[in-house]
Amino acid sequence: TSRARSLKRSDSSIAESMPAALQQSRHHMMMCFARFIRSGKRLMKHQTLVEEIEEEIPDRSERTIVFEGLLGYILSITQEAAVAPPHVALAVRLEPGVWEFVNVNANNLTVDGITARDYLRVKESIYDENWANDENSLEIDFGAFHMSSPRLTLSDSIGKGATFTSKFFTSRLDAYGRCDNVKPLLDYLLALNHRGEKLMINETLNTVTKLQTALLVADKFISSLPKDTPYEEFHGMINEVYETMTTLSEALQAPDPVKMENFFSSIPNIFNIAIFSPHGYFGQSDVLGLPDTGGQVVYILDQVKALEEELLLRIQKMGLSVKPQILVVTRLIPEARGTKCDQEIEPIFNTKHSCILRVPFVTDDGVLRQWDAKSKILEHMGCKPDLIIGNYTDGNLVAHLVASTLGVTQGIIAHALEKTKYQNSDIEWKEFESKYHFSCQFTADIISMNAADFIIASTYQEIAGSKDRPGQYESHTAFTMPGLYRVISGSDVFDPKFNIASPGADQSIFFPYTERGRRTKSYYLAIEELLYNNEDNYEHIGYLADKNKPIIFSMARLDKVKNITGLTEWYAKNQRLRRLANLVIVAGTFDPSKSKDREEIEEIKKMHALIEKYQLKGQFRWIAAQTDRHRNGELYRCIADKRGVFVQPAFYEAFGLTVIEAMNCGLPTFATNQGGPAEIIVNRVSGFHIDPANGEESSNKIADFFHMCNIRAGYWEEMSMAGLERINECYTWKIYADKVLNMGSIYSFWVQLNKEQNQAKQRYLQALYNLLFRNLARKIQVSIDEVKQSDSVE
Ligand code: UDP
Ligand code: LCN
Repeated sequence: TSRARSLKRSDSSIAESMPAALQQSRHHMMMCFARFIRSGKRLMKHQTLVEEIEEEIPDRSERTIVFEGLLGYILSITQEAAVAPPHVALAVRLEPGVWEFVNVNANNLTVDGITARDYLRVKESIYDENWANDENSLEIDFGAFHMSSPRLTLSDSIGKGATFTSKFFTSRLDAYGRCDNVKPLLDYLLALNHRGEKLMINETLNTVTKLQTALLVADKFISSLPKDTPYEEFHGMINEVYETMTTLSEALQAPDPVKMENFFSSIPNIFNIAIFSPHGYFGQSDVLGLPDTGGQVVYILDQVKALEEELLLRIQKMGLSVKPQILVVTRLIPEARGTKCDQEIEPIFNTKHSCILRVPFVTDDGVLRQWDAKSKILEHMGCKPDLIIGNYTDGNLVAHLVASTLGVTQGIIAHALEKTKYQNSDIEWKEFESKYHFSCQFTADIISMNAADFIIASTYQEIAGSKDRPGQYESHTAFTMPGLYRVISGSDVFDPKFNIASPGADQSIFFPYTERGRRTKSYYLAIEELLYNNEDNYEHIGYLADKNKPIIFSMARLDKVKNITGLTEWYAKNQRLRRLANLVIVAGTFDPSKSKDREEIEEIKKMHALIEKYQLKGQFRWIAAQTDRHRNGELYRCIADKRGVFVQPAFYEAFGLTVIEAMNCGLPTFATNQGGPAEIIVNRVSGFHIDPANGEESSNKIADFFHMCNIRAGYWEEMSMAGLERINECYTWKIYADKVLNMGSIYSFWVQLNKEQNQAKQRYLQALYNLLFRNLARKIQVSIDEVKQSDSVE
């Protein structure tokens, strides 16, 4: 509503505007707030609040009046309420990243604005009153550090940190007398070297005036040379790279952010990259289905390939003959169950200079308290890396530790942060502790989020969510773990360190079904068998009686959150859909005794029960997890040949690689509106959003699509093409690698600029790590036997 919008834009806070809004529906609101108190529910999420109000005001038209206007707007953006009679404290989210907290007195509807800290204390008092009231309870607050550096101001700009940072450099160059401001850049360029050899500027060009004069002379000289003159021939005379210098020259003459970004993409400051993924089985074959080996391994292997290609391209453009190196550093698993995870070094397929480096956690003498990856990296690289990238909680923490000791720029990645996976995982952390060790995990996450020089997110929603749902990083802004610590300011999504670089799918594997010449025909027979052979065996059960019907396809790990059983149930219940199409899923295994995972076992049993209950045989095929990516690519395409669709029905999906794999192959795709896929797909344009909480609506959308395909020739092809267009515009590894290397370059300089400001933060981080994290980690008992048996040290 316009009132709601005016509230957002105006300076007036919820605390100021809410009393009048409450007065307008005073009678109903008195009743509702009395009900909140009476209900005995002390912590209510948005949905529960709405349900309570609906029960209190059963008359729909009266309710509509209450929900209209400002009050309705405030209620609609209230994420949570904590009840401490006679008060009800509300956490209100005005926009992504913008929160306000108020305390409403249920007796008289007076409203007071409160701080995040006050709100958290109300929440804690529900669980641990003494701790909540103890003035000495530990508080973690990065607020002062966040405030001391430049921040973005608009929610829409969140995730565009590199662009902001370039703008910031530009305005610095422009401000005051230029020369002083260019000096840090000059010093940075002077210091750039590869194994000791200067790359950009001679020491003789150590002032801005000298540099600018030299640039002009260089420009004249180099433009007089034939275009194909090799770099080596003029390298001795002027030690700089022509194109890069031209860009710099332009950036210095008329600073603008685009030129600045171009300049940073062309300076030779990154050749060696270390990527950390310490957990689980990190391998290139036979690892899928082993602990911790979902999309993360796929992502990193593809990422390395893309980064190496882009590095080689840039190095070539710079006219250098340097070899880049990328090391993926992971854990060596001595008993590797037939995989290569016990090999120290394994070259990465389809790369020239990239390897997996495995360092063991365990020696013959027992469990290592310190994982000595640093010296192994130095040994293998022969120098320190120019950039370190971490992955997920464990990898990010290690990345921070190694990067800070080596003094290297550090980026982090965590497409799925654990805290948001489980409701109330913070406030009820003690209940989860023995199983998940959230105390350690969230502490590590908070440390690495703040330590990172830049954060690579796959989508906007990962950082700051959507209109209705807080983002994963956003949920680390203020939270509390009673008995442990209270986080007043843990992350700031307006920090320019946040950047979006969405992954792609390997386009040599996942390419459109129409590219017949590239397809691997030798797979056809096997795929035909996989889909249509009528017998149940170790690889598939169920069969498809009508082979002419299109296929609804899905593929995922058989985790609860992936909701594959949900999709099966939607299909089972929708007769119209069953008439129009068959259902084929690739997921897990069908023998519960083969699974060690509690969640997976439950899902397997549920699936069998659904097959029985809804008599799915003849229309439904369940194929066990597939590990051959090349064959999977062909599988998506064979389903596209028959005008099928791909469905990703997860309750929540951080990014969703299968969505872009399917779209790359030209399969029209229906994907969850919860998480990354909601951003990947533009609803009804490049695919369809489905609501995992509303199976009937979702299955009808799929049925409507098949119906449309039957009545409108070319409809399927239109959607298929639109999906492909979307991918090529936004979701390719080439785009990703370009962005990530630019980040590496821009933030390397940014770190130099802010070296002094960062020192205090570094000390605070070190205190947290040593005084808090290490003590928490020590409490996790891991015996050597346990490590050997489970191959997991978490
Ligand atoms: N995958 C596979 N075989 C399977 C299930 C999944 O090869 O049986 C692959 C899938 O193609 C994708 C990755 O595993 O590349 C899953 O990534 P996604 O982002 O969809 O989910 P995650 O498992 O990371 O949560
Ligand atoms: C982890 C997830 O949960 C997925 O959503 C991502 O696609 C995958 O990692 C790769 O980043």
